Amino acid sequence: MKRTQVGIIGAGPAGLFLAHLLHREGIESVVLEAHTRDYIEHRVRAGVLEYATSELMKQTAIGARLQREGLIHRGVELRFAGRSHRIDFEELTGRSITVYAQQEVIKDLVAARLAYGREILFEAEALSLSGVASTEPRVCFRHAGAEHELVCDFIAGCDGFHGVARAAIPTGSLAIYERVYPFAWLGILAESKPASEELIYALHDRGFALLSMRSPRISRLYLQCAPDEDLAQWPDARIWEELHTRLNLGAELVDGPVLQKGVTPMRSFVAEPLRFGNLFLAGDAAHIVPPTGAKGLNLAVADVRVLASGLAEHYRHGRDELLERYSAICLRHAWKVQRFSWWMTSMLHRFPGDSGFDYKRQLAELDYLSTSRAASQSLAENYVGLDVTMNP
Ligand code: RFL
Ligand code: PHB
Repeated sequence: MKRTQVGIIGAGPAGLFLAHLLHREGIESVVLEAHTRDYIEHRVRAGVLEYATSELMKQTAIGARLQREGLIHRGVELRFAGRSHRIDFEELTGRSITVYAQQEVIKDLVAARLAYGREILFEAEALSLSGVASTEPRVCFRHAGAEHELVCDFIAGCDGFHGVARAAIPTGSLAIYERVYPFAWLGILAESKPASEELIYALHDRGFALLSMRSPRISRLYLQCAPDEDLAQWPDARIWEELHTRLNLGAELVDGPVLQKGVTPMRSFVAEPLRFGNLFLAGDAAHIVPPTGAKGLNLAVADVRVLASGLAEHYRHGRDELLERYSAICLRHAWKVQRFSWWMTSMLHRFPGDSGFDYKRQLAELDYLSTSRAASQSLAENYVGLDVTMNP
């Protein structure tokens, strides 16, 4: 049996950021992670950090490599119907975003935690939670072939969409709001100089395409595909051909070796509330957004910032007001981010069965964006990240 103040399930961005922020507040935590360190440090996922996420990394002493290697982006490009429109973040909001891979954020957080001598239990799978409504909630987990128990003051369920924490909330106490989209993303990581300095979101009559990057030599590219797409039908040459068609970048887009490929399903999902007794859900365990707005990681970080502040008030001053408002504060923010992610997704993908009406509407929306400063500014302020509203 182990005892800690905050038991954190999951070493993704939510769990590791929470552990880091708690450590800075002098609060003890134990992180349980089902996979190995090598696995979580090499899992290819998100790449866009909102302004507030990268600022938080810098302010909390984990931003040195981000400052050296992160790519600051001051705008993005939208392409449609043979046209192109740049959204200038800096001019419209005074802010920028940083392209820095999620697994690099994970590496920085793991390194920081190990440097200050706090462990992460890798290959420690949480099996079940008990007593979540009591003052001594427990996590039963398997590690090194044996079952153990972690006794906590609070449990943070940061175990992603498929984790066990959400299931510890009785179904009668949980409302689920969900939308599954009739398409997915086929994503590749390729050794190819990015064809543009900024991200390009493209709507083509054959479907959505996105050009992103990881470094001056590595591109990250996505194509809209079917949710059950068979990767075997997508040899590298076919992927490049489709990217050329949809992105329409001519010779700027240079084919290169494909280092990794995968299919990402798309869903919008929110579980309410985010707190049950002394269990708090954060990140993908609580909500999923489709990747079109580049928000999942940032939303996870927004949650745990509020949670860490609430726990700090609890331990430092014995005040629980912020913990009591945790769910309401985070859901208010999460729904705004859901709205934006849904809107970007609806504007930029071809919908199966569309009679043509949707496509015309989408092109009109993009045309409106490219001629209206107000519309462009709305996209820009959401993309660089809305501030979390803490006031009731
Ligand atoms: P994670 O990252 O899924 O981490 C959960 C961790 O919990 C572990 N776990 C358990 N550990 C112990 N016991 C158990 N029973 C456990 N069950 C699970 C898992 O092994 C894992 O390590 O959730 P978290 O921390 O909430 O973070 C969420 C983000 O990872 C996610 O929202 C983003 O990756 C989404 N996303 C993007 N977000 C952005 O902000 N910007 C982007 O540009 C962006 N692009 C993307 C994305 C996600 C993608 N995929 C593959 C889903 C692009 C893609 C393609
Ligand atoms: C990425 O670089 O992986 C990426 C960028 C923008 C998105 C989603 C993913 O909207």
